[in-house]
Amino acid sequence: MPLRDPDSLQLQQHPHRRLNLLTGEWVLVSPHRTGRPWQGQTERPQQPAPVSYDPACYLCPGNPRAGGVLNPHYASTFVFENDFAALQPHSPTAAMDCGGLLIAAGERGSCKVVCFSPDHGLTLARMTHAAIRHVIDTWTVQSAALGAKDYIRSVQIFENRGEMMGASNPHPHCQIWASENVPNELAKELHSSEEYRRRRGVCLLCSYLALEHELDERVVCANDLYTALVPFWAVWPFETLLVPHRHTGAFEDMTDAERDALADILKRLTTRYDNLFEIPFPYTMGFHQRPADGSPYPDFHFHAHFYPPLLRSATIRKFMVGFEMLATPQRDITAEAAAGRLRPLSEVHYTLR
Ligand code: H2U
Ligand code: ZN
Repeated sequence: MPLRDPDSLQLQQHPHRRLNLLTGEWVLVSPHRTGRPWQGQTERPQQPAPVSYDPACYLCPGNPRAGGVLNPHYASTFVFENDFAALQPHSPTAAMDCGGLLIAAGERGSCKVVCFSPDHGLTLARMTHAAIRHVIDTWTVQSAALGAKDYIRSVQIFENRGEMMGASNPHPHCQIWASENVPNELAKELHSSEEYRRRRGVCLLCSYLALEHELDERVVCANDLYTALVPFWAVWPFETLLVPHRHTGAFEDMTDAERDALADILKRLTTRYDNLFEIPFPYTMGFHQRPADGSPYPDFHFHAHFYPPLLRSATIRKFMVGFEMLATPQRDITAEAAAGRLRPLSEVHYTLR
């Protein structure tokens, strides 16, 4: 049985650091600071997009995109090649190494945009279970197709939601970037998962999930096949981790029931987020799946991260500056307190009450 709040260290009172098992990096937790005053920047609260069609939106059905291409009159999800793709399939692959000091390499890839719905005004939280399930099926098909390309090693699906997170448009959508090399965050997680298995003989996230269910301090919501929790090592105030109960490596491995369970947990978690401050909650979310180079990666356990920037209200965001940029990320509200705020929230969206 692990030590919980031993006498010498009260996790809800004393400054301490916690280890992120997935990245191998530390986070500094300063629970005694939660009462400090704030006279800095506040953000404008965002309101739900009021219309289900916006003639100026480049993602709405039938509208022109920036390059002039017309979107089809789509009825559920719609996938297109990003018109301003950061990665391209046919770019040069040559590498450069100037005395071990200037090192670069060509990187090929492919970038897509996925519209979740033709309805401009929706968010994941307000979509039906069936519509979210359809988005999951689209992610699965796209992951498999991109992963099958010989120059692709990793498929990263992510959603930037809200102006505060840099989303260019409120129309519900996400991006998929498929790259020739394994990106930094996934590389750290792969290394940690392999090391954990090597040292302890078991899967890191299978073990972690079992412990979180036993302690029941950081779980936000769960169904039979998926759990959403605030990880012990969370950096962002209301950060969450979504973990399938079965040891699964990628979208392609998921059963029908697991895709339904993922739709359920996504809707329940994003509804809680919106209900927290009664706004469309901003976040960056995304899925980490095993690399798509054909190797099995048996130690890697599929999961999703939600990184919301808000701190104390709809208008106060956390800035990753100062000590965080130069030293170590830091948080005030503990992961346990954040889970305690999210867990009791209603699963009925505030706009429907
Ligand atoms: P974000 O909201 O996460 O920025 O995603 C929108 C993406 O849509 C962005 O990557 C692309 C941008 O390049 N886009 C197009 O592909 N076509 C357009 O007409 C506008 C935006
Ligand atoms: Zn739109």
